[in-house]
Amino acid sequence: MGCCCGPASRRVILKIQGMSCEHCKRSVEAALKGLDGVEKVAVDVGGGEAVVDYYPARLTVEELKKAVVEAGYEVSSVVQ
Ligand SMILES: [Cu+2]
Repeated sequence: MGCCCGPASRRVILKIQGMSCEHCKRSVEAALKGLDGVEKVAVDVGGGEAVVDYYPARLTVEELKKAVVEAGYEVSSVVQ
């Protein structure tokens, strides 16, 4: 949704390796949600991915990937 006067958010799916439990899910979620410009995060441990709605005007996909890597996981690919 978002505000009618603001820039639109964009959705990407990060394919993440190394997640195995609820703790992993929370770590990745917290890492992504902590970034300025991230609107919404949904992590699927079983599917090994995170669906992220973010504002391209405020941060890049590279920064999303970096946050996941810094949390201790690997991003194998990004679906835009
Ligand atoms: Cu875990």
